Amino acid sequence: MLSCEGADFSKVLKRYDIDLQVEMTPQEMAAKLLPADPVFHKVAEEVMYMRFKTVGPVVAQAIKERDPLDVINKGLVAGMEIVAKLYAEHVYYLPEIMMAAKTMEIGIALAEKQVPGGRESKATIVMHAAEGDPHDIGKNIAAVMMRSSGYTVIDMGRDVPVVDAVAKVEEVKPLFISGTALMTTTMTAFPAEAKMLKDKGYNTPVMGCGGAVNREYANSYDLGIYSEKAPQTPLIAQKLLDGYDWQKIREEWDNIVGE
Ligand code: B12
Repeated sequence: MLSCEGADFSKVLKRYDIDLQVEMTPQEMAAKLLPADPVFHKVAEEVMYMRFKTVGPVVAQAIKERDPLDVINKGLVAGMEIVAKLYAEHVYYLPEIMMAAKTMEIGIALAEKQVPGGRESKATIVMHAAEGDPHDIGKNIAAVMMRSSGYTVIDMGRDVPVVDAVAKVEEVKPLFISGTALMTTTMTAFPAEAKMLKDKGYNTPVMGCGGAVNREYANSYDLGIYSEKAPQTPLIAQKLLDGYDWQKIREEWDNIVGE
C-alpha cells in the first residue's frame, strides 16, 4: 500500500502559481500589510481570508474596543485593500474578491449601526455605478465613508441609466452626483449626464470615479470633477459646501485632497 509517511506536504499542497508568479505568499503579504493595531489586524484578517461566517462576532467585539468608524476604515476597508493588492499580484482571483467584498459588507453593515447617528445631515449626494456597469464594490466603500462623514447618500445602485441619474438630480438637487465606472465602455455615461444637466440649466458637479476614470478624463467635460479615493470625497464635498463650484474644485484639487 502507498504510504505517506515522511512526505513533506508543504511542498505539495501549495498553489503552483504562487511560487511561480509572486515573491510573497498571502501569509507573508499579510504579515507585511495587515494593520499593526491588534483589533484592526483581526478585523482586516477576516476580510482578507474571506471569513464571512465569523466576521460578525469579530466586528461586534471590535466595536466594543474601538471607534466603529475606525473599525470600518482601519479594519474592514484596510482588509479589502489588501485583497485588491493580492488580486493585482495574481494571488487572488475573482471569487476571492467577491467573497472578501461580501465579508467586508457584512462587517460594515454591523459597524455602521454603531456610528454615532442623529447628526444633522450636511447635504444630500447621489451615487451610482454608470449605465452598463455592474461594478459597485468601490462605490459601496465610498458611500459608507460619505454617510459616516455626515452626508445623506442616495445610492442608486449599479447599471443606472443616464436619464435616471439626471432625473434623480432634478428631483433631489444634491450637492453633487458621483458615478463609478470600472469599464472603458461605461465611463462615457458621465459626460452624457453632465451635458444633459447643463442643457437643463443645472450646475451640479458630476464626479467621475472608479478604475476606468482618471482626473484628466473627469476634467474633460463641463461640470466634471474627480475623486480617486474614497477618503478624498468628504474633503471635496466640504469645499462644495463652502461655496466652491466645479471649476474651483478642479483648480484647487491638489490642495483640497492634499496631494
Ligand atoms: C469584481 C469584478 C467584477 C464583478 C463585479 C461585482 C461587483 N458587485 O462589483 C463581476 C463579476 C460582476 C464583473 C463583471 C464584469 N467585469 Co469585472 N472586474 C472585477 C474586478 C476583478 C475587481 C473590481 C473591484 O471590485 N475591485 C475592488 C474595489 C474596491 O476597487 P474599485 O472598484 O476600483 O474601487 C476603488 C477605486 O476605483 C475607487 N472608487 C470606486 N468607486 C468610487 C466611487 C467614489 C465616489 C470614489 C471617491 C472612489 C471610488 O475607490 C475604491 C477603493 O480604492 C476588476 C479588476 C480590477 N483590476 O479592478 C474587473 C474589471 C473591472 N472587469 C472587467 C470586465 C471586462 C468585466 C466584464 C465585462 C467581463 C465579461 N466579459 O463578462 C463583466 C461586466 C459585464 C456586464 N456589463 O454586466 C474589466 C474592465 C476592463 C475595462 N477597462 O473596460 C476589469 C478591469 C478586469 C480586466 N482586467 O479586464 N467584474
